[in-house]
Amino acid sequence: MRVPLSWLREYVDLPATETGRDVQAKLISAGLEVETVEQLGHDLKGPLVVGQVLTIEELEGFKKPIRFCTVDVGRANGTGEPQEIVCGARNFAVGDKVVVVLPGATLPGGFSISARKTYGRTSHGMICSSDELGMGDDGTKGIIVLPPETEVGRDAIELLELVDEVLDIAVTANRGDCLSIRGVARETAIAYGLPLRDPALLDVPAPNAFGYPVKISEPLGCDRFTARTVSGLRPEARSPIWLQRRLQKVGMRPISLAVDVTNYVMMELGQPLHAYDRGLVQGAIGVRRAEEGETIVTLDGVERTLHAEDLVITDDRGPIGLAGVMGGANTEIADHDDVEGATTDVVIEAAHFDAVSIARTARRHKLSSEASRRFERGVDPQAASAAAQRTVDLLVLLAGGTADAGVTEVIAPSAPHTITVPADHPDKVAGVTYGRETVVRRLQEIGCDVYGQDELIVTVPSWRPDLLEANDLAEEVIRLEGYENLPSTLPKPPSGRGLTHRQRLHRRVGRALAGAGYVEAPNYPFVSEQVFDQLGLDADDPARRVVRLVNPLSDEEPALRTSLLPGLLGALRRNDGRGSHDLALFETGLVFHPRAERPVAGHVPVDRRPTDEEIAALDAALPEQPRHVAVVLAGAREQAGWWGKGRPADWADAVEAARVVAREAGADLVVRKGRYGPWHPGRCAELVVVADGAEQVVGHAGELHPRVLKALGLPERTCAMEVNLDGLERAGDDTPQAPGISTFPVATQDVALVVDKPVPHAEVEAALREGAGELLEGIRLFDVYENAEQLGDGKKSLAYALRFRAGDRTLTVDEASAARDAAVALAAERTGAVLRG
Ligand code: TYR
Repeated sequence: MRVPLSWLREYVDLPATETGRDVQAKLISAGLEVETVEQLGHDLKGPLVVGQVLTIEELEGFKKPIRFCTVDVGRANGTGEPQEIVCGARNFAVGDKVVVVLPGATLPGGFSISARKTYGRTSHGMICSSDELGMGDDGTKGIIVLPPETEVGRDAIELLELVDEVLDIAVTANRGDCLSIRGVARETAIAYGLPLRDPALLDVPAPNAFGYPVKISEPLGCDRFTARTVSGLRPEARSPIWLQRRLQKVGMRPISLAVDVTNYVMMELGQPLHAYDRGLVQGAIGVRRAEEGETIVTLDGVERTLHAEDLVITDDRGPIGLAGVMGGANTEIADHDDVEGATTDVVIEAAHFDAVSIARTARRHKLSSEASRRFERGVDPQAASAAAQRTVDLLVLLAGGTADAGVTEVIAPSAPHTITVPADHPDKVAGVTYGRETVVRRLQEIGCDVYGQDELIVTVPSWRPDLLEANDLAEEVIRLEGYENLPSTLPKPPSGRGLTHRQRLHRRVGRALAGAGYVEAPNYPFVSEQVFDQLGLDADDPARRVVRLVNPLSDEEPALRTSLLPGLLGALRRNDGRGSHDLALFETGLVFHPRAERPVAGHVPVDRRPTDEEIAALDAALPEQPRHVAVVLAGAREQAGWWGKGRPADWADAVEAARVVAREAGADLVVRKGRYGPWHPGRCAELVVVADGAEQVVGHAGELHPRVLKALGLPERTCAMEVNLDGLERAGDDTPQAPGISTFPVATQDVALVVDKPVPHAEVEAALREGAGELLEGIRLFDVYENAEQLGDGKKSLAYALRFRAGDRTLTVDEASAARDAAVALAAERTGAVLRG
């Protein structure tokens, strides 16, 4: 929600010295996420004045038509003489009032204006478009034509309210009340301890029997409908500048007076409104569910086929609006340009629709509007009649209409929501002693009625439909008292240690990859299923078996990932597309595999802790979720410079990344030639570990297949690595802590073993490790040697350095040799290794 500070000040008497940033800080501390404060016109400098076009001369012989104009700017130019200005726009005529910027002025963006020669004439300034003034889109491409009554020579910076500050607030889904200036003003008033001038406090005439007839057939979808009518609007009436400017500042486009007024009131009070051309509505207005297959053409010109759940507004012939989402074309207000057929009489709707129903309709028709966004998040039902009244008042004032005496109000009565809460509940939740008095005062500040002593009976205000239970009230007290005032105490971990083994490994891997020059790029876990074709996976690849979401965020990505590559490669492509070509990214995260059989999820109790069996049943119903680590690389791995020529990333870098990860997991990684869909067949390594005595492929690394690069639009020679971190960890050293540091010296013993070529190094190493026993501190393969003459056909020699050390004594040579012999003996037994003489 965009909130101009000038508008906010209308309802709260903020000290004049308060800046947008000050208000931002206050609101953030009250829990509203004010993302930015936009400074409008901060670099703008006059003279910028209202002028009247006196003459227009068309200059011939140029590529595009050009006009040479004289403009009366009053005494603003010091002489009172007409200002001579060259202008390329054509949407104005002699007599029109326009905005003129004079030499010496500076426009937004630091664009300074001086007299200059152009098209063979001298232009003493410029006639401005709204774009040039940084006003945003006004729907026209040309220059601004001001209302005829605007005074010549007047300062346009002030007239157009060009200098302002606009707070941009990311309103959370529960705070629909803050999608209005009224709501934000209320929060501001509370934050500053100032009174609020509530714009919804208006005198509204009582409903009577001669209002426009309305019939609600679906009270569950619509519990309130106010209808008012205004007649005799002047067809030529346009929205005044102040109204247009406010709409622009909140991000809406001025359209026509009646529409602008309904939008303005929606922004002011948070109540969506709709204006129907009364001359086009046939008979009574109704609210009902649509008939399956019924159609309506909405205001955006799209014909929509309705679903039996959609709520519609109807007249005698059928739907005239998609309730709470968008009006229908058949009753649309005619634009003021079209004076003949222009709308003179309107019916105004201010209704309250069911949030879930509107949300579903908006989603179903992929039609999210300012109105639907508000209804989905909760609109104050009590504001409807005030909003209708405000609309009527503005139409009378600005369009010279007459408010008809008829007032229709159809209301399904409902009791206000009441919550019972112990007065010390917020204290318990926050671990702070606020005390009853503070709790009551804070709840009253947000508009609650509070009764009772130890047990409070709280009636929540109509504009806060999000307050449902005791914890919601606790949250209100806590946020207004300030989250920053909560003492921070670390929760006590059960084991007395900070992080779990898993968390520590996760961190170590992240740090090690960052140390190797990779940047972390976390992605959403959602993927499209086409991506598996693009990655070149076989039809029966297990990675194609996905968990599909019942309610995906985006229809394009309805599945949970089984690999980190789609997300990372997408990030790589986007960065590459924006001009960053040397990229090394990594991600650590869960992937999801459906269970072979789909067990039925257990029931989750809400009133007590689930038992161990219940937890186990729930776990079993979840997909399997191993942790993966992946990297992607493209462009230069090392930059060129005085230090060297630089070097492009290649497949060996991807393999090295796997080694970095394996080292952190304490796993011995075997890297051998592999073949797997996404990778280039000649440049693919298979990553293998030995766990529980069996070899296990835990991932792949190398350069991606050219077909994959093409399908995904990736740069040439993109490399990637993906490995199952849980698999690595299982194969790893399972002592999570670093071994104690011994101050006694190390004893090194080298052994060279001859084995059959296919015997993997990892198996030999595992046997050595086990055979060597406790004294072994480390083991490293330092040589692999093949020579048929010396070793025999089909044999290879693996040379290892074994490091022995004891924590409490210096080892004797005999002790170290005995441990080495035991290691060799087990390797001989397990792998047929023979000690090389
Ligand atoms: N007036 C707005 C529109 O036509 C929003 C709106 C739509 C308000 C439908 C209410 C309604 O029932 O888009």
